[in-house]
Amino acid sequence: MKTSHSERIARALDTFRIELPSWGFSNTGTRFGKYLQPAAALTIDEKFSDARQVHQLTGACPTLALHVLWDLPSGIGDVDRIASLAASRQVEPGSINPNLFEDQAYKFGSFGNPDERVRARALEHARDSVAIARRLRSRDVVLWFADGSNYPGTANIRQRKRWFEENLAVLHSDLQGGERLLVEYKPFEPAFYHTDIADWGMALAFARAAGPRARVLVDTGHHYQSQNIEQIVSWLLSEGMLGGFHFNDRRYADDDLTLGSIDPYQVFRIFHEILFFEWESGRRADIAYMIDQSHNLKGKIEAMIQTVGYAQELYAKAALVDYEALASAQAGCRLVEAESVLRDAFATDVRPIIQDWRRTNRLPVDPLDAFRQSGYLERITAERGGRTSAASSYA
Ligand code: AFD
Ligand code: MN
Ligand code: MN
Repeated sequence: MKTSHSERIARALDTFRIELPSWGFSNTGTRFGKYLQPAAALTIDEKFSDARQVHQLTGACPTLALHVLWDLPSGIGDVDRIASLAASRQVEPGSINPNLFEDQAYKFGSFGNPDERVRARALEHARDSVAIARRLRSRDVVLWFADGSNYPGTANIRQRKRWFEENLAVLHSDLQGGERLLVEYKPFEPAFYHTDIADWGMALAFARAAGPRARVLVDTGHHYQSQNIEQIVSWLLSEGMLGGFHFNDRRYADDDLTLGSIDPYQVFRIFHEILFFEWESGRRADIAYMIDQSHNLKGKIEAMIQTVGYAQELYAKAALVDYEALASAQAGCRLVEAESVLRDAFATDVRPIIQDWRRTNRLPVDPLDAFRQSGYLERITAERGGRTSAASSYA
């Protein structure tokens, strides 16, 4: 007997978790400047507090990704304070993100820098990040590198690849138990001629070379416009090398727009490939779903609640795909029928069922409205609003 839409969506949402980024709650901007928001978080405690709001209203965000230096300026020395803040705010520390791109020393790269002292310094920072993750009981260290070059002929690409392999192997040897390195790729920005980890193939090769606890992280904004991201996801699933996602959306490049705001069908197809893999393989894919957005114009907390709501909606739609019908139509090359199986699921208005799921789980039926009614924004605006804009947005 087929399970009802309500049952399928409840089963999907009961286990769907998506991590919030600490940098999504603080003032950030573009290279053309930033518009400061009086309610934006300046301290890590405020970031945990704001993340707690999103988790309480959506039920899907128990962890907060942390950026070393921005959230842990003293590195391992901040761990005890972070751990107690997390406990008091009832939000767990999530993935640990080293900062291998801001210091002046990294002008010509971090792991790929021709100066071995800089490569050693970058490795030490990354090893500290693994130690921080262990102390905070975080499973994942997410490695994103800005490394690359801006002009042809200025970098030995193969030599830089070797330097990356050396450091990644040493870093991987520090890992214990279930700890993982998630290697993130990005085709360009801030480097505009070559980026050392530019695509999923390079990330896969580096992860494989590093060792069995390394995986690939797919940031949905880090692809050329025409790339078929769900095909990359399907390949990485098949290779057992998909570690997780940084979700956002884009119109042109790495725009960090709200997940699903430009191309919701693409996010649906990504979720579908994962759930289709789980149906076929009979096991859960061990994937870290994370948001990587930092809104310059939208209200920080509203934007995160909206993002999580979109993610739950698209994941719920993907959970409605009739896999038996799809597999049969694919096997028989009944193309329109196969495509219609996906389109029917995507076209289903899952919002009433999600509202029922929220009622059942004692969550607000409309989390955005509940946030607006809560007075939290007014309260933190009053508390935070008077501070100088000079205060670091990375505190
Ligand atoms: C920027 C980078 C990358 C990284 C994130 C957090 O493009 O996505 O994961 O910052 O450090 O968005
Ligand atoms: Mn990212
Ligand atoms: Mn990015």
